[in-house]
Amino acid sequence: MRARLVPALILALLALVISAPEARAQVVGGFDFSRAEVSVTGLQVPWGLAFLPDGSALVSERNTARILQVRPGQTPVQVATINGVSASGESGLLGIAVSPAYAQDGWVYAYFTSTSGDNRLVRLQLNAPQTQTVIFSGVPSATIHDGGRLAFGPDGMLYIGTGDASNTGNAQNLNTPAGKILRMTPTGGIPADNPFAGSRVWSYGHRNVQGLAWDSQGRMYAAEFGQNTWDEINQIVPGGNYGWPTCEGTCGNTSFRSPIVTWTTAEASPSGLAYANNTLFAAGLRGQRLWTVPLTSSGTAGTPLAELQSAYGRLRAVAAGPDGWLWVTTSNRDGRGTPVAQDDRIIRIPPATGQNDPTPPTAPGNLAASGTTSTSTTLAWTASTDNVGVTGYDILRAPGSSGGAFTQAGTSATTSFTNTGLTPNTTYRYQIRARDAAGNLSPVSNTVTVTTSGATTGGCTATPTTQSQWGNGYVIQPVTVANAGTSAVTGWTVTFTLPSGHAITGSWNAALTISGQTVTARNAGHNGTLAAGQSTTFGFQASRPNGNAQTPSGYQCTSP
Ligand SMILES: [Ca+2]
Ligand SMILES: [Ca+2]
Repeated sequence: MRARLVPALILALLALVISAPEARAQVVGGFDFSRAEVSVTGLQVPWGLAFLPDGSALVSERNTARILQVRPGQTPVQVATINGVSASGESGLLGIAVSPAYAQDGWVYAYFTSTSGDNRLVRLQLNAPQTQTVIFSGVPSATIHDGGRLAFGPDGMLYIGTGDASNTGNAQNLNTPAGKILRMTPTGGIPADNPFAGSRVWSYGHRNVQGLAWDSQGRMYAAEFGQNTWDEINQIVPGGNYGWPTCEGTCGNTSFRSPIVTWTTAEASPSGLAYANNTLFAAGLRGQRLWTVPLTSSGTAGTPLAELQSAYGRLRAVAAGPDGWLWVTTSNRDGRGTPVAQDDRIIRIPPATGQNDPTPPTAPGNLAASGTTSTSTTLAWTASTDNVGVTGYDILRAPGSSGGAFTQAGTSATTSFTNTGLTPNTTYRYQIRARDAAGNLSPVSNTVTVTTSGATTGGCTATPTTQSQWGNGYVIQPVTVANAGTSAVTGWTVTFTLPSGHAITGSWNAALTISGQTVTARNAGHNGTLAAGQSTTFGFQASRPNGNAQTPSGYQCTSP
């Protein structure tokens, strides 16, 4: 009986295995569209989408002028409102971008139609959202054809897709920024290597560009709305003329560059554009679908496939998230859609899993430790890349400065991790490796060695706060010195360790002496006496090698 049952079971299992790929719905461009999830709800005409280093996303709302911070499954949190936005028709608050050096400089960029009558670019920091500096202005605006997509290229330059502002003559006129793709420095200036001297114009002959993306080779692509007939995806080259208004779609005129893909405006009306896994993803407004366009090695298009067709309504922005998922926003409250109660929404599509991905992620890089105390340290590294998507990182730790095996100390979905519960005065080594959805592991990162400081020995404690930091320096203010004991102290001494290459450039409310990497801060005349429970502060400023993200560690306070 049993002998007969087993082959039958094996046959049944085999049948399951064979039929499984058919049962599973569409995997395209490395994403599993059968497992799409509604991740964020309650937005109003989300237009731009950009990610912060912590994995959350910023969303700009066209009509409310709000910038919201969103995380999957959580209620959006308003973090800024852009001043002076005029929203009507297709205009309003449009694209947003996050500085590639956000961890150091904190800049967020927003492009919008202003109450002064132009389209313009501001930048702001979320810790002071009311201070908004105009860094580029004067782009003609109209109630339609305002373009608006904003993105940093792999060259670190800032790109804007503009529209012809309802005046078709703008597109071929190199003296106006309308109907163009513009390229500028992160402060709005004109890069010396732009194709037209003294101009931000990167390419021209555009009708209305609302999608920008770059492939893994650094080639640029743009999505553009056609008038009545042909929408376009173009590969963008500097100085290229893309034909509008003479030519819509592909035409025989060799002075114009032809699109790599065209669709009818009913099928597409593409706004956002993203790249991942050798595939472009174009979000269709009127087409109510996400077009997936495989790219060939020469940067031309294979056969496009439509996903999410009529599933969520009008689609506006699309981006490959740092979580490995594809993020898509709806635009059903823009006056041209049929909203459901949850609109507008962000839909996320997970990376495809399965045994068909043999390729591990690349190794994480530039692992560094900062903020080390007697019991904790914070690690940060640069992201790995993967053909499908990185799903997370393993934090590996070994005891001592050499020898001893690495074991897993934690995991992180982002590119940082704080390891707590460490032993004072102890040395550890750390490495990071990345995982993908198929379970492939990357090579490990560089090794960083960390030594925790001693535990508090005196009756006082010292707690540093980083007030500000920039590429090659920082201000630590206040360092709060507290008398944790039950009786008054007269005089205190705080020691801490400067990372290699750092130098103190100023201090206040304490006298600093430096020996090697060890800094000793003694109380000033006015703040040495602390009653039980009382605290005082001092501060200092230091320089560091450009690009180094470390700050001092091992703060220890002693008092007589
Ligand atoms: Ca064209
Ligand atoms: Ca992989």
